[in-house]
Amino acid sequence: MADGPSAIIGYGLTGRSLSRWLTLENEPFRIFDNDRALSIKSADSGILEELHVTSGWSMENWEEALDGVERLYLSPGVSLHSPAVRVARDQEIPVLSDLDLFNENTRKKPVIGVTGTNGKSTAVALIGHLLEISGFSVAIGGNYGRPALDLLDENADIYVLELSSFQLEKIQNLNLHTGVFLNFSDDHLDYHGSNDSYLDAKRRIFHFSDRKIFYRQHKATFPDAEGFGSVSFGFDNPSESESWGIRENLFEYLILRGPEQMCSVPKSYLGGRVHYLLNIVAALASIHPFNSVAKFEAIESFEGLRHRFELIDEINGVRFINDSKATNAGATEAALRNFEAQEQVILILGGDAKGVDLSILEGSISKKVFGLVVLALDPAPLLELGRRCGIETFATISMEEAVKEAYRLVNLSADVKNIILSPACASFDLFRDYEDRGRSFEAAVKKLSEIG
Ligand code: UMA
Ligand code: ADP
Repeated sequence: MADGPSAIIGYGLTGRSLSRWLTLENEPFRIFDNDRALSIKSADSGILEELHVTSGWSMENWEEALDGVERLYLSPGVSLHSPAVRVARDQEIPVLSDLDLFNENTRKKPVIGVTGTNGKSTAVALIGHLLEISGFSVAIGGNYGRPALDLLDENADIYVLELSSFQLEKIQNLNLHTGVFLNFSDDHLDYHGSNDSYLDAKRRIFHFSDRKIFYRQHKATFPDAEGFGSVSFGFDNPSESESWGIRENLFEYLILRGPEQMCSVPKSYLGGRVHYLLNIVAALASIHPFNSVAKFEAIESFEGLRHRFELIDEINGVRFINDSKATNAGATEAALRNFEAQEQVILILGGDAKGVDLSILEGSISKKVFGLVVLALDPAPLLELGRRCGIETFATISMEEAVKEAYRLVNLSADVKNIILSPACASFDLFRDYEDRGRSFEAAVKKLSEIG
């Protein structure tokens, strides 16, 4: 198709998927990655040269690198402010993402896209689950860990994509049958530079969506014009016939579409994760054009994803909850809201705050947290936050120590029955990723239970 080569920046998951796709299509390409150690770390280092991968590419040489290039594909983590993008724009080279190439090759199959600060993975997994139960073959990916281009091999009936702000800001063309904007709160300040720019990136989902689903209690998620094709959901009674809502009864929550009761979700299924209801209602709204009668029986077999408000053990009446995937304040706030006012918790908090000032958690910590255990390379701001909240606060240097300290604090009050790891931060300062952090929490809790 293209005469000149494409250039790809970043040889991570996305770069590899682009290189596989272009190789199969017999299209010429070059790959640039700023990591000098890539050839050492790469499992397939033997083929780096064959694939025209240049590692440790000098930032000054983009004119030379992009000479004759017809399309520039950026990996999600590559900033739009990078010198390569400036040079590409000067040379009128289209700056694209893997999702643009995905879009050219979906054979017009419907695509559902989900964004939001929190709940994307859960919603995407649930949407996929509900569609599969309805008899569709579904391929799930995007920020969910499988680059979109890799999904095309499956020739699915429906594609479901988790879309991050890093991806959305770079997409030029994507045809979404349905776009969902779950919620919005502070995150990724280190990458986007401001909350406005983070929000602008998220809102792009609606440029690409025929059906727009938004959370009517978070104004930031509203489509620009609430015209044709908009569907809202919320934790209240829906006032419009096509809007979705939730009503609480004694033992269950009713999911409503307008005045119609669609299904009931027993409280026992949620296991205290009340915030999951919003993902459930958004998922049901998303799949409605494909299955308008989905019931709780279909949801019930979805167990939820690991490391997200997951009850992992109970020792002497104390519950241990692994919410390692809470990598921003919004997720930790949602976790704390799940506890009743009188139900105080011990919170293990900390990591890399990604530039966000976590004092925004002061209100919810003051209300719900009896003791704070800080686990971070730089604990000072969180220790200060704990002091301002007037609660017991300790810094620790390992997960094992953090769990022991939390258990010691629990025993200071008869009312405290929950220890939750909900760090409000990325894990990269002390762990490989959030799964590594969650597993290390689980191992520390296991050790504690063995001691008794
Ligand atoms: N690189 C450069 N120059 C740069 C930046 C990066 O050369 O300026 C190179 C790095 O040296 C590395 C490669 O690019 O070799 C990494 O590219 P990447 O950071 O875009 O990561 P990928 O491996 O392609 O994974 C990306 C997403 N990563 C990010 O958005 C940071 C993955 O989301 C996603 O699953 C994957 O594409 C498949 O679509 C991860 C993530 O952390 C899970 N996402 C953030 C989040 O969820 O909060 C947004
Ligand atoms: P994402 O893919 O957006 O990071 P996940 O489903 O992986 O979302 O969940 C990340 C964190 O957000 C977890 O701590 C989870 O409990 C929390 N969470 C899930 N759904 C919601 C929601 N609707 N609102 C707020 N927090 C949520």
